[in-house]
Parts: sequence; C-alpha cells; structure tokens
Amino acid sequence: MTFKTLIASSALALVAGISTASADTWRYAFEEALDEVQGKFAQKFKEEIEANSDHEVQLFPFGTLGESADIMEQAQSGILQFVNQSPGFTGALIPEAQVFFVPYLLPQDEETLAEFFRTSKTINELFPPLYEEQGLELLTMYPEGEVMMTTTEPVTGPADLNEVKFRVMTNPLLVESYKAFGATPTPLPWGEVYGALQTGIIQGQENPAFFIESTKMYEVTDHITRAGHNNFTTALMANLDFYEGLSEDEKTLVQNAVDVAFEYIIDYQEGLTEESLEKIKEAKPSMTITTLSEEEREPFRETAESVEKTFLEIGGDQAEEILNQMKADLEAVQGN
Ligand code: 6CS
Repeated sequence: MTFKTLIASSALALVAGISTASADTWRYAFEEALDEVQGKFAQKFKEEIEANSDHEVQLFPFGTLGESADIMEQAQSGILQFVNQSPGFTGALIPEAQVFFVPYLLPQDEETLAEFFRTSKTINELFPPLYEEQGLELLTMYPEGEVMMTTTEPVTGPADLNEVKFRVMTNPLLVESYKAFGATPTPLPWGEVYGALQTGIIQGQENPAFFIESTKMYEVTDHITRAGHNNFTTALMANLDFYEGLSEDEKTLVQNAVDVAFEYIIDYQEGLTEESLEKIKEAKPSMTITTLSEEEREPFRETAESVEKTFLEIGGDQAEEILNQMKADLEAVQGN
C-alpha cells in the first residue's frame, strides 16, 4: 500500500467510526449492498458468529469504506478482519485467480457449479497459499450467478461488440477476454459504472441478473445478452495475522459460520436469476433479454483457447498448475 492510499484508507476508516470498535468486534467489508448476494452472505456469517460466541461482527457494505481496492488494502493492513472481494479486483495481487475469467470454463448448471466450489482442490488447496503470500487467509469462494452483458445496442455476436466500450472489472485477463470478444474493454471500479453508462463514456457492462436489477443498470442500457460465458465468482478472506492469532476454537467458529453461510447463499440464489429478470422486465418493459443459441455462442466460445493461452502467460508462476487442476476439479463434478 502506498503512503497516500494508507492515509486515504485510514481517513475513511476513521470517518466510518471503525477505530472505536472493541477488540471483540470483527470488522467485515464487502463489495455490495446488504440486500445483495454478498450482503446476504455477510449477514448470515454475522448471525452465526454472534449466535455462537461473544464476538460482534460489524458489517461495512459497498461505499462505506471506499471501492473494492480500498477494502482490500484495509484488510491487508489489518484495519478490517474480513473482506469479501471478487477475483475481478485481485488480478494484480493474485494473478492465478484470473483463471475465473477464462470464458466458458465454469459450468452453467447451478448444482454442478455449487458442487465444484464445495469440492475443488484448486480452491481448497492450491489457492490458500497464494492468498497467504498476500497476507490473506482464503476462507471460501462462492458463485453469485450467471454473468450477462447489458448494452445500449443489441448483441448477437462479436461483430456487435465492435467499437463498444465495455466496462469490465479491473482484471487484466477479463480485459483480454473482452478484447477477444471484439469489444473495447474499459476497466473501471464499480462506483463509476452507472455514471459512465449514463453519459455514454461506455456502452456496455457485464454482471449477474440480481446485480443488474438491484443497481438499476437497466435504466442506462437497453439489451441484456446471455452468452453463457461465465458465472460470477467471489471470495471471502480474513487478514492473515488476525486469523493466525485466533484460538483453535475461534478458527472452528469462523469456519463453521463460513460453511453455514455458503450453503445458505447457494439456497438463497435458487431462482434468483429468473426472478431478477422478471423484475427488470416489469420495471422496463422495453428491455430485451436474449439468450444466444449454441450457434450464436460459438464465436464467443472459440475465444476460450486464446484467453487460456494468455492466462498461462500472465496468470503468475502457478498458472498452469491452477488451470490443469481446475479442469480436473470440473471434470470430477461434471462426471466425465
Ligand atoms: O461489477 C462489479 O464491479 C461488481 N459486481 C458484483 C456482482 N459484485 C461486486 C462487484 O463490485
């Protein structure tokens, strides 16, 4: 962390009053609102910790402590004990986690996907040491739903993305993947996306349906395209020094709360995508929602190979091991 960002982080932390919390208060920040998926997960985690211990969990939703990059710095420096952040913003920190942006790697079937997150050796064994190197204990990763494109013009193939300035999270491989899709990727922090779409600086972005609905992305775009290219992955981490300083009982308490919150968030998301699309249709009947056919998906799918190759170049020392293990984990849950 630079001196400037340290000062900014500390100032924000003070404004939010987190310096006054007692030692028994665990501070937990996330990238969404309380009633969005990460917020629901966080509330369940808090409920479990508080029901089973004397600890209090103080929740900091998106915006209260800055952008995703800010809360990560605060967690690394120990101002926060817990942080929920998507690998979409940890590309520079843990380049291997960019594997989640190889298109068409994760299955669309939600049950298979949940089983992958539960059983994945990549997530449970290979990633934790990489997060540790960055002062973080990786507690879990979980899915947040099928990623969809929202644009101002209809999209049925890569040609329709030509010259479209498309906002992506600040992740180099995601940038490469949208380049391969034919767009002009524009990495931006979340807080700038609505305004950039409104003023026409960008003409597209991607996110799961629940987020498109809750953040009213449909107000500033006109078309939703389901290319089936990805599912949104997120990660819950703890500050490593804090975690290592916990007693064995406290570590078990944290792990149990994480497990309960994981199963809760998988159940919570059942039907959420379709419900959210219904709500969008109600709020803006002119919004088009198009599921691309297998034939229409093919040119997008064909980019996977080149993006994978780029991942091997920019995905850190363990990129190859991570990609191979990830494929083995996926095969194991897909039964082939
Ligand atoms: O696109 C983003 O930046 C945001 N999307 C989701 C679903 N969660 C948080 C993240 O910041």
